Amino acid sequence: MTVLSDELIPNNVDLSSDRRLQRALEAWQPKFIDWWKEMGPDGFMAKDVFLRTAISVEASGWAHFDYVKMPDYRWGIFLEPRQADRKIGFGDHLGEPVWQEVPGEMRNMLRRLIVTQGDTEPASVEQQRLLGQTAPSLYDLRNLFQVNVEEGRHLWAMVYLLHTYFGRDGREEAEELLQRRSGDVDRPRILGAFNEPNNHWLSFFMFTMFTDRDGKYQLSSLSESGFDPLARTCRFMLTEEAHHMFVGETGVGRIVKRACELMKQPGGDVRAQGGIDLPTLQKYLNLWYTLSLDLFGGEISSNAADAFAAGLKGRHKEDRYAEHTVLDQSYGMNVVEQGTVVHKDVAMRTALNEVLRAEYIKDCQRALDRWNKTIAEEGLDFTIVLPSNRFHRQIGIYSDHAFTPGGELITRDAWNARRSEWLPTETDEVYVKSLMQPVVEPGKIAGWLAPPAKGINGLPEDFEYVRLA
Ligand code: BYC
Repeated sequence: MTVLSDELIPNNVDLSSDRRLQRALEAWQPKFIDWWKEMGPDGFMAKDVFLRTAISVEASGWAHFDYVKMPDYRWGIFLEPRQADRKIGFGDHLGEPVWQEVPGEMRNMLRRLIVTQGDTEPASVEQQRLLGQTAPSLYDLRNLFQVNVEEGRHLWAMVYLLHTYFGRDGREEAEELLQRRSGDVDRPRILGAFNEPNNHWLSFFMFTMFTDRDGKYQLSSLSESGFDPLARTCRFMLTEEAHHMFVGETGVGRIVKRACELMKQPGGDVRAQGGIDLPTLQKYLNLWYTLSLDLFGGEISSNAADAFAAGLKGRHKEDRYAEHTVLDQSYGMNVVEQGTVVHKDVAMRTALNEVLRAEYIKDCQRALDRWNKTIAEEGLDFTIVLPSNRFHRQIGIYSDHAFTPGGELITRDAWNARRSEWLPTETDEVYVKSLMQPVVEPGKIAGWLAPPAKGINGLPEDFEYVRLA
């Protein structure tokens, strides 16, 4: 099935044939809407937003554009069509038929992966809740809302799996996904980065560039899963994720471009002209990039080894590898031993979080290369860099030590003394927030940001992407 049914909950999983499941999801739906109204974009629920909605999961037909009020968005359940005879592609069950039901012994591990994935989706909407009030243009405002509604749909994707395959436990987990709150001391979201404040559009663009990109790699490895319904839902989620990373990469790229224009003005002081200077941008990059590195989990992880062995979570594009059990392989990484960094080989299965993180880092670097090309083309001398994967880590083997952005091991005191060179300070935060004045006239754009290269879906830049009147 590729075309979506037009029921209360749009879906391509023949939901109406399972009345119990349908009723359970229809009972969850109003709670989701209540959560959306309470924790979704503040102040814009009644506005018409020019949004993309899925109407079919075929590549040619899933993107339908029209004005929608966000609470009326057609959140639904979309899985990629089943592939006949699909086999498990890695781990101890390599070559066996994929599972359509959850094998009993894998239930807990699988539930934990699905809940962790699901938890990030509403968390990001909560983090971005107030950003609409300071949007730099209607184009950007619309993109924020597009990202938000799709994160809402990704929550639906995980809740469908919990309700369908995990019985009462799954229903309870689905309730809890609506009860935790980003940044709440008593009921925080599960993963670190999703409890961090996202206070302004510089952080929003960094988040969609770096944190959504973790989403790409996590979804990609779950899309290899031997549990077929998870693989199929993640494959469809990846098509939506691509737009979020586009928003982040081009958003940062437009700040860079504007900073370059201002650097070339007489005096060249970017801040004096109301722009975001490149050293400040680098600090926010250092922050969001390292928070996102933490999302891959520990460098040495028995959880990662178990999930791979079980056939539940593979590597990014598993097909590219010649061998799929990795039993006799090792992976070299830097570890800290007796106060120095040494290179050490660890069993490949336990290093799989690090393998995925390494792919992610390469992907991030490609975006930096594009931004740096812009700077060079403007004739300016500045290079944006990714800090070392050891810098500012809160999860994994480097988190007990202090490293410079260059990767040099230093004392905690020395690190604290230099923190303000590397990460945003209170003063940076006050300055960046001072720039965040809303611009809501069609075609107009805030002074700290260059215009987009083109409008949405072939429309002009001055199209009224959100009707505020
Ligand atoms: N913060 O063995 P370890 C997205 C916990 S983003 C807090 O090192 P493991 C999106 C870990 O849970 C993608 N805790 O790591 C983006 C474990 O706890 P327990 C989200 C953390 O388990 C933008 C303990 O530390 N998807 O979609 O191999 C907008 C030891 O863990 C963190 C997924 O994450 C952390 N950063 O791997 C919207 C995929 N890291 O069990 C959406 C599903 C680790 O000892 N999740 N811990 O209490 C997974 O695959 C894995 O759970 C992880 C961690 C990759 C997160």
